Amino acid sequence: MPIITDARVIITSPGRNFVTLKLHCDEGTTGIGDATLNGRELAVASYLADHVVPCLIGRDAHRIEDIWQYLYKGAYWRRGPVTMSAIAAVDVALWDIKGKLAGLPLYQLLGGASREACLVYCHANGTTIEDTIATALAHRDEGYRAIRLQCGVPGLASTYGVAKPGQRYEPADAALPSEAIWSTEKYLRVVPELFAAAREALGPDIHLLHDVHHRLTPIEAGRLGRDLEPYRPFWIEDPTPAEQQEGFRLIRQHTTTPIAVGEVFNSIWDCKTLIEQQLIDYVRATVVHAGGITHLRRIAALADLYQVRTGCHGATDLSPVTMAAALHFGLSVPNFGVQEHMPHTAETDAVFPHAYRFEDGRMHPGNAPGLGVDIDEELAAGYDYKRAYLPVNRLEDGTLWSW
Ligand code: CS2
Ligand code: MG
Repeated sequence: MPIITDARVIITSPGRNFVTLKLHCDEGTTGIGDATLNGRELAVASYLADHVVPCLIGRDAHRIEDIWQYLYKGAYWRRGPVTMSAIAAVDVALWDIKGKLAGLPLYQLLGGASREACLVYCHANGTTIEDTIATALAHRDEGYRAIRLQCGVPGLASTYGVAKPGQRYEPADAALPSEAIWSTEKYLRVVPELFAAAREALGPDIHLLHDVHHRLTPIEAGRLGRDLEPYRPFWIEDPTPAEQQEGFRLIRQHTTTPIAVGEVFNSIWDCKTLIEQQLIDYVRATVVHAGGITHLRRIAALADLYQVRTGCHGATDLSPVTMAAALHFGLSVPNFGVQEHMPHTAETDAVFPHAYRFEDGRMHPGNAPGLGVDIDEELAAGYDYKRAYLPVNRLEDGTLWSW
């Protein structure tokens, strides 16, 4: 049996910060897991290096479930994004090792392929509706069949999801949190206009998505969902903060627009009510923040009972290690919905060489044993960590609001 002999936490910053756990076994096999928590990276790095790694050395790497239970129940202090991202990194690294030892791509260990490839959605954004539509048309021409639309809000200097002119979108943008100003009234006026223009320009067959990013109250979200119904959105995402899961019942009373929630969830308990009461249509919990493959399978299995599908988070602050794991998971899980795809930069892809590929609107993880992704430690060592925070949002009167 493969015994874990070493575990290294690798912090690298090729344009943005990533934390990666690399496990070494006595017979030479290694496995990697993503541990990146945007804006709080060092908390997870320390949780792993100072508290988890000492407990891993000498353990049988094949015992994935037992190690998961040991790290979850053994911590006493359960759940939370830091804990569950650390557990996820160990879990994914162990699945990587198991696949390599079996000589099989991870999806084969999860039950094999349930589809030919994973439908993915990309991001189209712009400071104006026209710019956003132009970007969406370009992405359609690249082969994407699902496109998320985010545009600037007239009267607001900036808004979520819209890159600064000529730059890639990267929300973690300063050594201390930058502050943005928000106006729900101004926002609710522009989104229906954006979707009307997009449906007109892109036609009926492209899936159109939108991320509200936790900023509305339930009744405001109901109103937005209803206003968008004529344009048949694939989903509206994070319409309202999801701590109060029952609150989504109010949204459901006002709109049939599908709802996706969960990128900030880190365990099944965050979404159990939402799923069991069918208050959402897609669950966005992801491999890196929801306890890895082992726990995400449980969330997907519960969701399947209620016809809720997966729609895993896949922003650029989740490393290519998570992208690979998510595609193996998405290829196999029966109730797959869609996978978010924000292509990483070339310098990030060089640090994390990988087998996954995009073709004709879909992605496949490839057939390399394990995850099919690695970390070039020499390249990684050349990118020093640079503290970067996600922005903070305030209303126009200064009230602190969800970003
Ligand atoms: C967004 C993310 O991709 C999404 O749906 O919500 O860009 C999110 O803002 C970042 O991952 C936060 O780090
Ligand atoms: Mg989101």
